[in-house]
Amino acid sequence: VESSIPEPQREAWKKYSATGFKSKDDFQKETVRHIETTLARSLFNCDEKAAYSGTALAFRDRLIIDWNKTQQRQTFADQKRIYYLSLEFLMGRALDNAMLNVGLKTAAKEGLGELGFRIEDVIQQEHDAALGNGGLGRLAACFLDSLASLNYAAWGYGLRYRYGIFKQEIENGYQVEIPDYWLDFNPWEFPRNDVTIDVQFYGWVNKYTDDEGKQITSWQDGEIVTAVAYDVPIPGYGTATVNNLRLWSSKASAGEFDFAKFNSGEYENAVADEQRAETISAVLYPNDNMDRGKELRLKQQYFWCAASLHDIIRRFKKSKRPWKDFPEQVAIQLNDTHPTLAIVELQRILVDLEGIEWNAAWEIVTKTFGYTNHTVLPEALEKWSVPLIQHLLPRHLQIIYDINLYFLQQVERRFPKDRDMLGRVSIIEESQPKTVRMAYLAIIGSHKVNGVAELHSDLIKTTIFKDFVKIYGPDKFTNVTNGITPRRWLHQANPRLSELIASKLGSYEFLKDLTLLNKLENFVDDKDFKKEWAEIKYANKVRLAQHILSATGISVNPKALFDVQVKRIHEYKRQQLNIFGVIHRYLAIKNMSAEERKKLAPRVSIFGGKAAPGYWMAKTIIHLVNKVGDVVNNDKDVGDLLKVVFIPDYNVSKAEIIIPASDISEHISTAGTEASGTSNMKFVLNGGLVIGTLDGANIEITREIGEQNVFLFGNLSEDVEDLRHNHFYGNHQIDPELNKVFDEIKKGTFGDEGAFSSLVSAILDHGDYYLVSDDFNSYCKTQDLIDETYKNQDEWVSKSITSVARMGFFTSDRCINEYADSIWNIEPLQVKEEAEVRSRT
Ligand code: HBZ
Repeated sequence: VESSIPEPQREAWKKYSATGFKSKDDFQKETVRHIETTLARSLFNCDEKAAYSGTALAFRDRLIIDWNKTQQRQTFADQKRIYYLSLEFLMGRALDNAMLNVGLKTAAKEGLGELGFRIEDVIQQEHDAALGNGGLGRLAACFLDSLASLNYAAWGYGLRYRYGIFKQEIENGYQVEIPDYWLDFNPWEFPRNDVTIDVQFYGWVNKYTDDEGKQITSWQDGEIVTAVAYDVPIPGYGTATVNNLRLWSSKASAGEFDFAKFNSGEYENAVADEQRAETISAVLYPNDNMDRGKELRLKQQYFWCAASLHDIIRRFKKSKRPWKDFPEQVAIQLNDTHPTLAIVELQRILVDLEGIEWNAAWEIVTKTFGYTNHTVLPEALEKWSVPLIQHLLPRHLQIIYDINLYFLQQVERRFPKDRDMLGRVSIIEESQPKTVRMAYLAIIGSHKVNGVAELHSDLIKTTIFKDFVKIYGPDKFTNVTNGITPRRWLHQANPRLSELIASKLGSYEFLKDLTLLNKLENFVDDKDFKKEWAEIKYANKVRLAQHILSATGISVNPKALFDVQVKRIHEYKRQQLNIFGVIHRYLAIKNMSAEERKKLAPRVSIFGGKAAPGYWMAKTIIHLVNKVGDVVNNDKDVGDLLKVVFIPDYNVSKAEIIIPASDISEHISTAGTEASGTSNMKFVLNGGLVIGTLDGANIEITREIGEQNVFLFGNLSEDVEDLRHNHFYGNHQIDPELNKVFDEIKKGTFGDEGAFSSLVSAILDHGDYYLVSDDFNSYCKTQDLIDETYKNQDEWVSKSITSVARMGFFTSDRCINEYADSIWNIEPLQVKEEAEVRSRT
């Protein structure tokens, strides 16, 4: 293609081809130009919002240049690409990230300063891109950052929700959900109105023999909805690679939105059709780790899978390669089971549309897909009702049955004596109505299945998927322990710490090779370094204290120990254990003498996180935290010794303020329930210590940083089953100190006891499934140990530095390289014209 363009035309293009700004002056020129022309504002009415918009547009131009070049380079290289299919991308803000990645934050800071703006205020004008619930969505965002930073040719595919995760407000202690309309001004997306794909729903299946005697299967009629591509540039750090995140938006297809209807007076119907189509990509489902089986959700899944696959295939076909090469050109990673229909859709395209024989097609399919599992919780495993799929995707249901038939025949041949096996591993569950077990379909249709931390990957092999290990052997299952991007979670969120580390290590190279942090161990006894380290933590706590004051009106002492638990509210994550522990502490303080109180380390217990709107138990936990706060924070006996804060609307940009300010963070899920956790990694990387159970990635964090640097407590995962059994069939003893906490709640100390009875009776009357009582004593004792340890600040800071030094393993760069090696079989694309060495500020 390139060589077909005549030289004179090339010259003309090159002469004016955009190069992007490189200096403060050029940045100012571009920003002012955008403010005055693109936005039609002036010096006299440029507020912070307009300054943000102008700055964002200037940086967006800067990214587009490298983005175009990257896409060209990848097209010419004609190598394998990786496609990350995720219904969630929890990106947060883009501007700060873009500035840091292209190495021009200092230029922007000075440039904005001269124009009369503080860069921090400008950055804060941006609306978070919150197209996700929690860990799964944020992991996808970290992966995109690593894929670009490591120069992999990778695309993300998702949905362009009009409404991201709801905004949370707290009214009288209750969570209230506010819609998150985030698209009023979004300079980071590019509508590609020319990139559209028609997606079919409903209809019926026609099987017939054509004139040449060929068997034809065709899916006919039904309803067409059009997918329109919106592209988001994903810049790598310190490289010229800018990858693409393609998000699909739904709209009525031109044929469907019928102009004939207009003319025949059916205006309202025509508009209703249009709205129905747009509903598909309207809203992110706000449930994490909970499957609700709604028809619109299934529509979203198919709409997105079909559009993405057709797009991928269109790109593959341009290479003119034979179909058998497809898996050498394309690796598709399924982020949980949400995109499992892509497996069925690819098989359908190959067999029905491309005329490939079933087995040959199936080999292409299974070589192409990899499946990542993120949970063992039974209530989170997706099951779609057979009648629903039959109605919405009749041909896909047939294919699912055929896949199942071939699979079960294979199983029967291998295990002729194990009759129960067939029922256990069947994709179809013989329930009322029948359901499709999406995880089984994902396993059968993929060549690799991975869990997200060692314990989790072991658990899926020994519990929920153990029959599949027998069938396929252990090699189909692997572990890739999660990671986080140190660019956002250290450099961007904690610039002073990043700078201090760079000053000791001699460069910012650790942001690209996090194992270099280990050199920090040389400075654990360096007095000045430790002092600076502690000062930075303190400054971060002051910043958080200011946020808490403005968001909640509660004034907290930054000298107190900040104890943080921020994550989605879920019974398995056990925020209830934390708040019961806080009540226990409150009662202890009330019973102390003045002398004893003087010895106690003051503490601020900080909570944050959203509850799924229909999850009553989770909402009740939020309510209790707020009511306990009301009482404790206003108790004169307590003063600064204990404050309880619920920070509303926890999201990525709040995390960037909260995480660097923590002394202790809580990762206290019932052992065996949290697949990995990733915030645990973020907290430790920012010099916070951790209280945690032996669950998820806590185990590997402990192995890396040393047991003496982690506050572990609680029962082990292998004991959980027996404990649960005993609760129901043995003698269920409730921890006496926990009983005192319950008595206090029942007394009405924190308001109407009825409001919290469900929380208490889950433990007293319903078997305490999450083992709150079993772990309570160990939890409280460990908290006491934390108080003691915190008193020795010198030792504390040493633990903090040592831990950070040993966190190299948990970068998402390592994680992506493992996927590339063991699942995708792909190498990075060398970037020859490596961009001018970026200043990395
Ligand atoms: O994925 C989380 C796990 O709970 C966490 O342990 C892990 O670190 C993280 C990344 O691997 N899972 C989720 O966040 N899951 C969801 O948000 C979710 C959303 C919609 C669903 C099911 C789960 O339908």
